[in-house]
Amino acid sequence: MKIIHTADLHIGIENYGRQDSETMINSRLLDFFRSLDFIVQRAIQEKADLFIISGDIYHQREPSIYVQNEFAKRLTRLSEADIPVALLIGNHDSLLALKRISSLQIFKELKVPNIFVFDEPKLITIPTKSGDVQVLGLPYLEKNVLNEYFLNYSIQEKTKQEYASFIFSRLIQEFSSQIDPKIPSILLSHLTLREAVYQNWHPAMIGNEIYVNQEIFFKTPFQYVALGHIHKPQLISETDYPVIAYSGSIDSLDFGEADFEHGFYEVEITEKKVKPNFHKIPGQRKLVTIQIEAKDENDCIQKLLQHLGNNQHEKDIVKIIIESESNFDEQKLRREVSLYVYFIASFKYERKRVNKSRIQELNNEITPLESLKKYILNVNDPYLKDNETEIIRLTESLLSEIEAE
Ligand SMILES: [Mn+2]
Repeated sequence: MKIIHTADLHIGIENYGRQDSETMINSRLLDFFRSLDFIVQRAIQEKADLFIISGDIYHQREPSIYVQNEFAKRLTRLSEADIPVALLIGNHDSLLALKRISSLQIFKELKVPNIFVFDEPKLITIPTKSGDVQVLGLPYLEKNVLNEYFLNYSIQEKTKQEYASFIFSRLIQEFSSQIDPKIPSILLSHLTLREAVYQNWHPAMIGNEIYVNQEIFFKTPFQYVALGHIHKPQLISETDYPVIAYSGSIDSLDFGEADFEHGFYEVEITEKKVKPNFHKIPGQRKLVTIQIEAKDENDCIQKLLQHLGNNQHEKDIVKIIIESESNFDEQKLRREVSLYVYFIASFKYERKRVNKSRIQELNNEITPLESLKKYILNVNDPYLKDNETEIIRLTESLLSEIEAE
């Protein structure tokens, strides 16, 4: 059985895009659809048995009609190729509580063949070309939803972070008892694993983030755990049973995602083995940071052209950082750069400060008291000079107090 695992499509994001004057469509939106098309094409070519999207399908909770339409076209393409699609609700798709309607509800209401929406924890047996597969979907659980579960289980003494893993474990256990071990089974979820690598983005930055331990998946009947939420693709566990992976975002949402490749997992599941293969999506627009130091405006233009010449960044989104001691005409430089790149994400001009002459004798080899005396001697401060004796006396008593401790 061959499964395509993808997540975090964030369709609808318009960062660093150009607006087409005729269609009024943002070009970055098209970049993301192009990436999705590559995966859909691959699934059809490879005659995949199942296509998984582990959450964050749309970037906005209420995506535009255009975005919804275009996404629906891709689903139809898969459905017509006889590839069932499992759609999981992510934090970008949900409307805070499980009972409320999400942007994916429509696919459920229309009962589109081959489309399965996991908008609440549930187990669905999906028929495929290679036989049935049992799919458990655990959508993103927001803290208030977890609180509701918590009330039902009444475990007051546990901290919030601890009971998150507990609740997921309970959910997985409950569904595990319904799993037929003779049929392949996979689990989809949208969450933050403590064991994941976050690159630039750290979940701790988001106060409300819930962490879950990978142990919740151990000793369960599932062969593959297809995760979404962390945008850096990674295999969390390939030797332990089950295989656990984040497929990552399908394109760079911002510069923090520019340093790693984007793609998807193609997973082969046989009776004995699970083989996850990561595939990169080729030809994506690059996000490039160009940093230069320049003496003056001419020097600056010359150095910029060294980076931008030969049309090497004409398709790229660039961030320019210029450091210099002199002043430039920023608008002029911006105009110059814009001729050579696809989009200027940011243009930062940092005025380099001229270093003040340092007091030569100050270093780590002299005692703090000597440093202080030399500092008072060198620095031109009448207050320090007038009160030197008193300052030294106070420092001496402070230092002896520190030593005594
Ligand atoms: Mn996401």
